[in-house]
Amino acid sequence: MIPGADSAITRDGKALILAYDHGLEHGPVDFEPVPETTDPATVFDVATHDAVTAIAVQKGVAEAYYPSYEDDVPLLAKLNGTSNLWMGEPDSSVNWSVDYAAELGADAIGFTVYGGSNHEVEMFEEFRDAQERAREHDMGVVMWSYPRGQGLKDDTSPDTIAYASRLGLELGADIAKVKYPGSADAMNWAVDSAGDMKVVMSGGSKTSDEAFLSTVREAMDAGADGLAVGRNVFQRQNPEAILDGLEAVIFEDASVDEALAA
Ligand code: FBP
Repeated sequence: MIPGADSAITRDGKALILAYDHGLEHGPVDFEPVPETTDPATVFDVATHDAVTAIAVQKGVAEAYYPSYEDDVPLLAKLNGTSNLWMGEPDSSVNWSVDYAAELGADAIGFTVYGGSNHEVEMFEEFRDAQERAREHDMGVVMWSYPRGQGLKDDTSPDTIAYASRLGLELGADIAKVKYPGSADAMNWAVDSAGDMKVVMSGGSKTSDEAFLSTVREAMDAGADGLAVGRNVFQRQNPEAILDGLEAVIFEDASVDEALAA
């Protein structure tokens, strides 16, 4: 972690990253609730909302669409990713280089690490190469820290999520993105475990406005530094409305009721 290395993708030290790598990770099924989101331009338009501090996409989407949005939203280059068609032990191929991401205008890199997977050793080494190269380009480093694999019984238990955030600090991330461990106390443990490194909550599958904003409020109260979210924004008919609410909770310290009225 380098203090301030994430400044291009944070606002007042907090992040609201709009993740849109689902076409690779889950497939087009994630676009079915709002079919227009199959078109990356629709989601790039959503990302121009003031609340969004970066958009996270894979290489092909960045190549084709980011040139039209480079003045509107910072780019977080999600370097590795796997499809849902892969049935093996959790692993993720590195799909573009840090140098190429920098050439496309990326402000930060994103990298999934599956701690506990049988491929952990290779993933740590790939993360090392990307992290060190990102430092040379003064890019921020965000780790999607998702412990999983055949040896792991519960990938969202409090101790697993605390370990997930700690892995980010140990391996040199500026921000670790972790799944919500189910309670404010457990989130607080994950935040404490990360020292000065930032921890953001992962959005998860779509829930109601109130349920989602309540969980984000809980995570923020537990010390989280923001959110990296995909489906809970782009699977809504009115993504701007939930972004208004998230902006209120994350950057303006609003209550859930205030955010629902935002
Ligand atoms: P969501 O907010 O939609 O959960 O997206 C966050 C994210 O990390 C995406 O970047 C990624 O595509 C997806 O979740 C991966 O989730 P999983 O590996 O749990 O299927």
